[in-house]
Amino acid sequence: MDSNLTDTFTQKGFVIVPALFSAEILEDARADLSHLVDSLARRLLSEGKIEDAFEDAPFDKRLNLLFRDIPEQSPRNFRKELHLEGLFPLFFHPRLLDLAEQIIGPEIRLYPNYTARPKLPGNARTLVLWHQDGGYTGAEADSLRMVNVWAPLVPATIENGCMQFIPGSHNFGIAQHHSREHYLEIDEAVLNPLLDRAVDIEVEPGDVVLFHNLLFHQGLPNRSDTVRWSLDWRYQDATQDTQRTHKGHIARSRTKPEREVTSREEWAALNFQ
Ligand SMILES: O=C(O)CCC(=O)C(=O)O
Repeated sequence: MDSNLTDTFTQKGFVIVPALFSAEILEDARADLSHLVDSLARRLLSEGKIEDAFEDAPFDKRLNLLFRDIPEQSPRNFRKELHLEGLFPLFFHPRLLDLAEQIIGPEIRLYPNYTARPKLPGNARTLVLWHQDGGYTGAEADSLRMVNVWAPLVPATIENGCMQFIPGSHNFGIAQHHSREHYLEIDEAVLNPLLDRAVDIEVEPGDVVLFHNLLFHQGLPNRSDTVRWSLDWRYQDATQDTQRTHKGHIARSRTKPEREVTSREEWAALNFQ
């Protein structure tokens, strides 16, 4: 079964693993992110930027309501804030690490690029353009042994801005990227001839998408009236350097298991590094 998954990953550059996270794991993650949003609401109130903290609004609506009059100040993502107990069971999920181990080997680092993305309706600040993750890393990115993970916390649909992938594009090497206002974008001469191959990655909370560091991907615009919340993170072969100033955290080590992050409490006491 898992060798089918890893074969698909190798051939297409991505694979969807259905129903990997339990409802309880997802609920804990959403609860911790709701606390983050609550702190943000209190700050906006105390700074006089909003008059209503929308305390009773649901998870998939509140952030949008908070920033409806100040969309240019909305958060694009959360990173350093993610050392939260409720996120440990996702980032360090044993079955996910088993799959990562089949792809990148037994020494696994949680790469220092873990993100929660609230994609707000009609807000260009959270609209991620066609890119390869390796495009952000630079010329040496194709030497990194990595597997990228994307997990929705609400249903991800074409309407609310699910991801799109170009299957097989992980084999094309690193493409030229251009800086746009918020994100990088693959050069149109490379991208345009491939766009009719793009596939929509509509997935449910609990499903996990694994994809290659060089896969061409983007997020569609959010045309709904709710927030498309998702998490994305990456595992890297920990015997390699991160090619970043930050060094990440050890998720699995067969040679030095004492280096692994092993509990919610330990994760929450660590910092983004
Ligand atoms: O969530 C999105 O819309 C884009 C995420 C992304 O580009 C990534 O995980 O690398």
